[in-house]
Amino acid sequence: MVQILHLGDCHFDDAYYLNRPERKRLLDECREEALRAAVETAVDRQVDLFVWAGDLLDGERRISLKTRSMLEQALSDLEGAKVEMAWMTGNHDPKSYLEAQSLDQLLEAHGVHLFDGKVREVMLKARNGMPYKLVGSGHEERGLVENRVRTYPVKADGVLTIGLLHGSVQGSALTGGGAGKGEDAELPPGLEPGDLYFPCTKADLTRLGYDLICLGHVHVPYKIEMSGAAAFYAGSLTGLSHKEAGVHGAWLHTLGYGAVKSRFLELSTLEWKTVQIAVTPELSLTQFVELVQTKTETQIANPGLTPYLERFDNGSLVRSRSGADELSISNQRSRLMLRLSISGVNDTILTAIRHDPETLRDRIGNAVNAAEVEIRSDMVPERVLELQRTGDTFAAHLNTCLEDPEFMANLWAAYAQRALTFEAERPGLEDDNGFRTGLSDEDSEAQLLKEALHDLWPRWMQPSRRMGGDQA
Ligand SMILES: [Mn+2]
Repeated sequence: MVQILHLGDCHFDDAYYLNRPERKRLLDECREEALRAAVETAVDRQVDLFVWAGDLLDGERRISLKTRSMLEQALSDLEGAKVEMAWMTGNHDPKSYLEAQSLDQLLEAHGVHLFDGKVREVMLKARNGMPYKLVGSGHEERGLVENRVRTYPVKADGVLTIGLLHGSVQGSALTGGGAGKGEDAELPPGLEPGDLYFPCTKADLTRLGYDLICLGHVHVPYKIEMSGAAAFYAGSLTGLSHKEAGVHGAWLHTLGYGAVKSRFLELSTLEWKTVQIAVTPELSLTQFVELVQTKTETQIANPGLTPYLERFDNGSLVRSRSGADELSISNQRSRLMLRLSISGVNDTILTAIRHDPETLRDRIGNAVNAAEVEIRSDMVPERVLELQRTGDTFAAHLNTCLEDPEFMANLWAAYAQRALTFEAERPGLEDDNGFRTGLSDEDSEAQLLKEALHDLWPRWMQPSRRMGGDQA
């Protein structure tokens, strides 16, 4: 039996929320905590192999001192507990990135088996003496788009074989309730055609005949449904943004002859939630906060991505935080990152959002016990709505009136009356030199018509006449 802890896509030092230091701190804290929990689990359970499935670092910037020392600690803890380590480079932390920061030396110093280029094989022995083989490769530079899985050797001998790669398995879309709306059925969840690094197909993986394939790159943890091989995406260690709701953590695989048992360890305490609220004008601020509370709690009872993991019946999912017996997650304070999308009409709430968003965020945060509340508003001021409504009514009435012979006759009479008055007053529009000033003929016609309508409209708009008037 070989026990493997498999995690990936931590993206340490990513730039998300860099402009909001308090959020950034929370995200970093949760991620570090999840990594510590993964390492502690591996040490406590005396696993044989720890797989770092790529994109551990974000690559956009230099690795921070903090991340470097955290990584050093993790590597030395694992090394000290005699846990073998395999590290594959990803598209965000390719070989060139590691080398530029001497991280390759750090990994080698701790005895990590590094897969950072063309395919290579490593023979290892589990604690109980069982031999097993690793076959893997990694990204040398950013933007590896060749199907390198075709160069992986097919399992030939009887040795347990584990494949490692950081890439896109096409045709591995989640089925059933899993796949996101509008997502390409052929693409893994969350990936766009531009993210298809290290592409391969399910058939490529099946052909290898390996006992287990540990994957990185896709940020949703799941098992690829296919015959033969068991292939798993680790997902991101903690959700990196609102796009990554649902459970996050690492896989614990137990590999024996003829069977793989996999169990997902929910290591991340961070919860990303997006709640949509449509408000009505009558809603008070207190009622609004209550509504947010109800909606948020309903969603927590039914987190979006969990069904993906329920589909495994061979490995029980650690779902309840309180029941996370093996995990040493010390800090239990709220890690809810709530994004509130508000639409509708309500000037009280709109004013609160515009003039005192901090207080509103605090109030909601306290009500739903969220660490962070982000408010996105798509609200329309009541005034604008009223203008739209009366504008529409006016246009509708005018249309009806213009088709009414009686109205047109009256309009003509009012216009003629105005025109006569205008003619009588006209000499006054000439200046001292006899030049006419003021309105041009065209302007004056329009002006006269406007005034005629102005005279006529109040009389015509009596309730009895409105919109035909005779309809019951
Ligand atoms: Mn990646």
